[in-house]
Amino acid sequence: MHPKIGSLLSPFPRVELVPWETPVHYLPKVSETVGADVYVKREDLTGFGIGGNKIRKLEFLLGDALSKGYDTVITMGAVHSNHAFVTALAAKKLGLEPVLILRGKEEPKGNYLLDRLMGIETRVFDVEKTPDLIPIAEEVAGELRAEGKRPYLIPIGGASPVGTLGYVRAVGEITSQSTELGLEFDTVVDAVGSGGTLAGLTLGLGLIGSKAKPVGIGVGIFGGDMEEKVLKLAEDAGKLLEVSVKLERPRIYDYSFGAYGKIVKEVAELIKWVGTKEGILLDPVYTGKAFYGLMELAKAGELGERILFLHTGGFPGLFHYGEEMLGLMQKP
Ligand code: 5PA
Repeated sequence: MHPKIGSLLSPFPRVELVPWETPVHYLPKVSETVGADVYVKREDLTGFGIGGNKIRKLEFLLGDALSKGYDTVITMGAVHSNHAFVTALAAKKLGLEPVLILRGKEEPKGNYLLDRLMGIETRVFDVEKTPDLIPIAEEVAGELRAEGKRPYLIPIGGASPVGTLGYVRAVGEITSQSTELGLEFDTVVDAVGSGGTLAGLTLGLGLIGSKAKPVGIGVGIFGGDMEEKVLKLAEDAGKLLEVSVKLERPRIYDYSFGAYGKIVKEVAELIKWVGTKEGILLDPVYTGKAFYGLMELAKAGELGERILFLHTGGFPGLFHYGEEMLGLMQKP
């Protein structure tokens, strides 16, 4: 852990959900194909539930909830949401009662199947009729308060200043690992959904004056000026830490292929290629699209000589959209 980051984070309550440092390793076939050195940090192996980036945000979010005496947790997402499932699972483990507000079809697949298997309370709404889940979550919070409960509301993807601290902490880990490996990365690349992970990277790398630049690959959850939103979130998290640091706007490239959650043949084919060449499983909603972007950008020389990809998890997406992927891959 980088000492500056360690001491800035020490006043914030954190529950330990990641029991180890996630490994960093080289991807030889990918590197040979793109003409740059590509490493992966295995955030898919964060060690709680299905793993993934959300676990790091939850360490701080649920630490905050517990320290303030909340007893219920509400969060939101699509039915395939990795964030929603692991939030609920971690809440249960810690004795907090979770309620998930989800959008989409109630099919027993992927994360929604896991929600059901773990007995998690879900309320599922139609995508067309419910463009915004936030008012529903607030209504549910009101109902729970009327029953005498104390609900803690977590935004989509855990993208709040407190959740962002999880990836500031991860930068501390990345820094000590790069020193041990004798590597200096030019870029650290991740999939951008709610933007919390990239915001944490932006703040963490900025705080220690790292040479490595954060780069996001947008998968299309929010439209609009995502770079500005991520910068604002990083700055708000900086205010929590009471630091004044001039942060650069992170670069975000759009590889949503038209829409969030749209399953496309190119990405399905790439997932198969990376799986069979490197033994790494990506998913069709987040990491597959991000890796597609990484390979194109690296080939074009946009990411520098030494690239670190954060594998942010999400493999249940393969079991949610697998049939659709197979169908696309069988088409000529
Ligand atoms: C998600 C997000 P951020 O939300 O921090 O930008 O992370 C993007 C991301 N990889 C990257 C995986 C596997 C993810 O699940 N998932 C969301 C979810 O509801 O699961 C927040 C959208």
